Amino acid sequence: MQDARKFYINGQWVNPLQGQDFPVIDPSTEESIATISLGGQSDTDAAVAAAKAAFPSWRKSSKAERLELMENILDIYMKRSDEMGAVISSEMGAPIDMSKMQQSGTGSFHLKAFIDALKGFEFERGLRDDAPNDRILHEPIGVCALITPWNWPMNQITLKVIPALATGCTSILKPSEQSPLSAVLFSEILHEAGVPAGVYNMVNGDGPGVGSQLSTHKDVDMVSFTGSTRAGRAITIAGADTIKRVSLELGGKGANIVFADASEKAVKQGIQRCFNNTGQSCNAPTRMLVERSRYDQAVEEAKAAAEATTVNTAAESGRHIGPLVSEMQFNKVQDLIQKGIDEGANLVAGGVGRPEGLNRGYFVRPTVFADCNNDMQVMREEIFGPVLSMMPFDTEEEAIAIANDTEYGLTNYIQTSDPERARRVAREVRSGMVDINGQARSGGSPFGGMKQSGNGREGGIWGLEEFLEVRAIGGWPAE
Ligand code: TXE
Repeated sequence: MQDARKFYINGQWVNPLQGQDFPVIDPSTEESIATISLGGQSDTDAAVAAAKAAFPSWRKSSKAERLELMENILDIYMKRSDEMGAVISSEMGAPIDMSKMQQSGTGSFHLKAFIDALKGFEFERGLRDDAPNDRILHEPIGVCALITPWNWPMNQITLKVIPALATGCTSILKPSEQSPLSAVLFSEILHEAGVPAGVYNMVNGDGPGVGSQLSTHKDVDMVSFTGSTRAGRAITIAGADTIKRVSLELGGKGANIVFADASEKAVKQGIQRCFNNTGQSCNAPTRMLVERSRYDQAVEEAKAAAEATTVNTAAESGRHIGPLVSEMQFNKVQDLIQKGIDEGANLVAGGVGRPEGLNRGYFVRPTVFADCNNDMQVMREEIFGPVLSMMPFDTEEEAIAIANDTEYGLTNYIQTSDPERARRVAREVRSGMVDINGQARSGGSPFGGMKQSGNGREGGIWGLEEFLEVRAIGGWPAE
């Protein structure tokens, strides 16, 4: 792989103009595995200038040309998929087997879905049959800054870079400084696939540096961001001066509503979904609401499932969960577990401190709190660790009210064998996505949230539309 200190600008690997060394820490060992550079204003300016210069010709590229490029990227990505899994595993701590399958797998999954979406997408069409001279054009918005987090690096990078490319936009990726190596590898793949110079650029940096320079830059037309609600708010404010389009995918605090007639595996699967990726997923089902007649049994099942969850290093093969990404996240999760105990939630599994035998690395104990109420911090804040909070409910209306009593609205989950009820509750919970009985949504389905979970939709045709301007033309001469 490339020297990770370099940036990818205008089709070349270049030395930073204002680089500052920054270590990439393996969260399983707390040891530095690479050094990257955090860029400065002149690096940001160089990348934006390259993207701006490439836009006039790339916006005119044909759909066929872009499809061919995307197929090339997919081919090369598939060849390097295991390498990608290994890189992600070392930089953010996902266990190696899971990382190769799920973390790296999200990249090819989204690439395929965008190829399908682009094939069927009409960039130009008539308004209506009775308005033959009205033409609607979907045109690329321009230069896009793509700012991504560390929890599912390739998921978020492909959900932004690929639709930008597919729609004729040019882009600058700023990956998370916690997980920059997968972005270096991805840039190599794009280069090898033949992305024209300047169409895609990558600069490493932190939030206050490159992140904020991109969000305020006068030549950036759009910022697509995934990360914390805090940073999303800062980017929205920063972009206001130049009226940028700001597309946000932020945090979540998903409710998993388990009715008494749910499948017998519902609680165990709920725990697995919540703890997957060590709980570092914005769409994790972190609040389990259980119908009272099944509640005591559910608490026992959750306790057993949490205690059966093993924790180990990322390099180890197996189905365990790994460490959290960083010391900062480790401290945040420890504080929130302590807060749950202090607020009187019933700790039935896990707790503060590291799991036995793991004295180095950002490992936390798989934790379950029962008998919570919706005012407790463990029910309100996105913890981003393997921590489940449970509470009982008596009626369907009460379950919906608790699920909706949150500032977030990303994903909710419903477990019931009553199809009528599943449809009713799915319509009433306020979230961009709902999963019923553990069935995953298909590729090309829109991903995004309501309320403070954000305002964007990624994936499929909705993901393409994010990067397009809609233009209306009257008096279009008939062809
Ligand atoms: O995220 P940040 P952090 C949530 C989760 C987690 C918390 C904090 O609850 O515990 O956020 O994580 C860039 N202008 N999520 O602090 O800071 C930053 O460099 C421009 C949910 O690591 O939001 C990185 O590239 N950019 C989430 C990216 O934002 C800025 C995924 C994410 O980092 C910036 C991650 C600024 N002012 C955390 N400040 C999800 N939705 O999946 C930071 N960045």
